[in-house]
Amino acid sequence: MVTRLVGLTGKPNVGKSTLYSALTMNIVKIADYPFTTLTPNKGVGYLRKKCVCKNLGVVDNPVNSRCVNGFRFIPVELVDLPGIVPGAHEGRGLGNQFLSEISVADALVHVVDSSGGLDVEGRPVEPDPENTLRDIRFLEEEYDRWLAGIIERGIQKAPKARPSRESVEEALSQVLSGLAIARRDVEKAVEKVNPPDNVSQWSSGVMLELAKAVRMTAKPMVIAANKVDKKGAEEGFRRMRDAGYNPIPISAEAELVLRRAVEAGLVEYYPGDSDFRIVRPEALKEKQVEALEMVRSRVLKTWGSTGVQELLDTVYFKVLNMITVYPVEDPGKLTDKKGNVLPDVYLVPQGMNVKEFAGLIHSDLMKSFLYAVDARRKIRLGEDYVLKDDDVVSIIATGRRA
Ligand SMILES: Nc1nc2c(ncn2[C@@H]2O[C@H](COP(=O)(O)OP(=O)(O)O)[C@@H](O)[C@H]2O)c(=O)[nH]1
Ligand SMILES: [Mg+2]
Repeated sequence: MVTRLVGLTGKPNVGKSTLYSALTMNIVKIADYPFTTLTPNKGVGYLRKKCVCKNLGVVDNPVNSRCVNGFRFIPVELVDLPGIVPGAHEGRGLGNQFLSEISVADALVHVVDSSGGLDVEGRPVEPDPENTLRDIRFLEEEYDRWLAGIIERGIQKAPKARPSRESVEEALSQVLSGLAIARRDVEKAVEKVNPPDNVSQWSSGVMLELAKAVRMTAKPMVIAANKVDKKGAEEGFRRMRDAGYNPIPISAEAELVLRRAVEAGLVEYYPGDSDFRIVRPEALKEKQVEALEMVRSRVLKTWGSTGVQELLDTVYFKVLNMITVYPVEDPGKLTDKKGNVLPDVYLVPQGMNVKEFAGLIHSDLMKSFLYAVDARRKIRLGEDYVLKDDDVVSIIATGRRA
């Protein structure tokens, strides 16, 4: 499985912990996930994507995921990062630690209070919708200045090479190694900024430009416009949207209320649904009914859903450009060795070919790869075949029965 790590970030009190709790509450009851090294701030969330079972006319028995009402829920890793404060890039408030923690993530969810009711340090203030944009710019700036500092300190120490575009890319990649930044992203940044080939001529401005360009490709950010249930949130949301940020409206609290109610067996609801159903009205206290009705009227009816599921799905499927592929052993029955129908779904980056995919399933499968079978069209696929979203494939290898 190709994993991507999504980090939740934002200033204090925007609702990061609430969102993290909601996202990592396993109400779809997936038992099996491949992540073994979970630390206290790492957890498992679940993507929701239409399953291929209906379209293929089969009833499936998922193993690495779950299928509910025709939707696959797929486990993914999340990390809850500490809150950021102004001056973080200079080390204030554990700033450097925070910024290096951010660097382990492949994508960031920046949680913002849409009602604009918090100052830059996260203290409650008279709501101002402009606070939403201040938050976004401030985080970008702190990160860029921190990264520029790393470039500035590291680039002079890089081994001296004859000035060239190639040596610039090499030096910058080395300086940024350890920050989960791919060489490809460094090359894109260099292409965009076009710095002098001789690194000793780089000004602070050039280094800040490079930091910004690297951040934009290597650490894509999605804005979670939280607290949309609050008064004034619509205006803050609009500000962010009009500034070009594609914010996703969410209410982390509403999602948490719903998931807790599901856990308690009181309501039926699946993350991403536009409504819920009370299954045990007699067990509900008046306060709980009120809270649920509030969720329905202020969030679900107004915004279509709590947005929390859509947020995570957007990060993976639209920002990180991942697709889903279903490997099967038997391309006729669509089963694994044990007879499970459509047992696994894999998340893979767009552009991956089927031989590389074989390597994901098992490194031996890549070495002994002969060809693959497209289980829908029942045709052979050569090793260069580039996988498409929702492909169902069977890998045929030497010494391995189809
Ligand atoms: N109205 C509303 N309040 C929220 C929402 N999400 C979080 N909060 C509240 O915001 C406060 C800060 O939340 P918390 O998750 O601790 O924020 P963190 O400091 O970013 O981790 C708490 O009082 C939460 O109950 C939401 O969607 N709507
Ligand atoms: Mg918190």
